[in-house]
Amino acid sequence: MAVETVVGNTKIVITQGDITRQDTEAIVNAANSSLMGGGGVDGAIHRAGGPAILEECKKIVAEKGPCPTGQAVITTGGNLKARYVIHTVGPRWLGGNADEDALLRQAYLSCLELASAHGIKSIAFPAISTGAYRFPKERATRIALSTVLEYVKEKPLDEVRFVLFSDEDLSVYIRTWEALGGGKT
Ligand code: AR6
Repeated sequence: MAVETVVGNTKIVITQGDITRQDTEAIVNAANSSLMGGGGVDGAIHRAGGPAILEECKKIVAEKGPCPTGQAVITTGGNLKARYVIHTVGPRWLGGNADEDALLRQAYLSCLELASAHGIKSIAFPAISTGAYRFPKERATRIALSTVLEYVKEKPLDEVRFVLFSDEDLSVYIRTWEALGGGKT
């Protein structure tokens, strides 16, 4: 099951799938500050996209140093369908008093701003920070959806797609989307 809603000029899609197979212009990677790859989504993207992605990540780190939490960088999509990968670093959940909410919001915003700056019109997000980084799912989902909604009302894209790996995550997203008014605010 997928949910599609048009908000202003932007199509918002909530769907289940593998982020590495998306045909949006950019896909987002839930990376860590080293930008050197890892498990979860990060591992899957580097495996599917091939070595060109890591080569660019290495250059970026050599020039600018590690990527701070909440920030994002852009590389080629290598062998992926997506032309670009936007790598962001979400916060680790440390109990809720370490600015986690603001940092997660900032991670989504950094990706959207980088996309706009590159003229990217369609982007797919995984559920940043909700795997290895253990951010509570419902809380992360509210932040993901509300941050994107707010952004596209000001600066529309053609499509923002949320790609959830599990059934459970998909239902959390759909429930939360409905609780937020399904974009009709
Ligand atoms: N497509 C879509 N979603 C996926 C995929 C996939 N192919 N694979 C996993 N997920 P995580 P984080 C979901 O752990 O919490 C890495 O090692 C997964 O089910 O990938 O931000 C990095 O290098 C979960 O819902 O990212 C960092 O060290 C979501 O993606 C650290 O993990 C995010 O889980 C980042 O942790």
